[in-house]
Amino acid sequence: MSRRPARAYIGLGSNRDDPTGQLARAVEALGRLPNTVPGPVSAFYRSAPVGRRAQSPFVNAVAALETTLAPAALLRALAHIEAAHGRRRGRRRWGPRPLDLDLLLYGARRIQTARLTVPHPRLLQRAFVLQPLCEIAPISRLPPYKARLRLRLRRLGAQRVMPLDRPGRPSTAPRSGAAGTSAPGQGSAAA
Ligand code: ROI
Repeated sequence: MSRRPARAYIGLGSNRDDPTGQLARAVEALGRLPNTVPGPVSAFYRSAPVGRRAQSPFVNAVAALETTLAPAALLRALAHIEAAHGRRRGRRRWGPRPLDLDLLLYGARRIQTARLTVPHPRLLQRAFVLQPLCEIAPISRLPPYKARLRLRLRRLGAQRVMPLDRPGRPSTAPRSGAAGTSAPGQGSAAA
């Protein structure tokens, strides 16, 4: 079946076994998905764990894809990449993990099945998702939330999210914007 490409946004997170390397390899794997053209990737951000606090800090990012994979097929492909990175499902909920890939948005679609809810149900509560998402997503590509995302991000100021400088990649982290989401002098959202 041929379908029009959708712009999907994928949240990446890791706090085990070389998190930065995990994310770098996951970005490459996303770029090799069938029927998919890779789009922009945010900076990598270091963030304190949300939820279960007694664990190592996370590295998070968001990647955009143009894909004709259906949402369920994309979800399966993400699970496949997670498994290749040593992720085992069914372990402690919200515990440490080598790689977490979340389908955050799939075009403007709202999807509710037993396995998948899109937009991601906790998208608006997590600065570690909103900050990189706002960095790469033009507001016009963000139905149904649009500008509210940046407003939300500002309200999540207590969740600290700091851009990492990665070797071989110019820091793309924005340098001004939503106060309180990052350390003074460091980048934050809302360009
Ligand atoms: N906290 C942060 N900062 N980043 C994550 O990717 C992340 N993922 C999770 C939980 C444990 C909820 N907390 C997180 O699954």
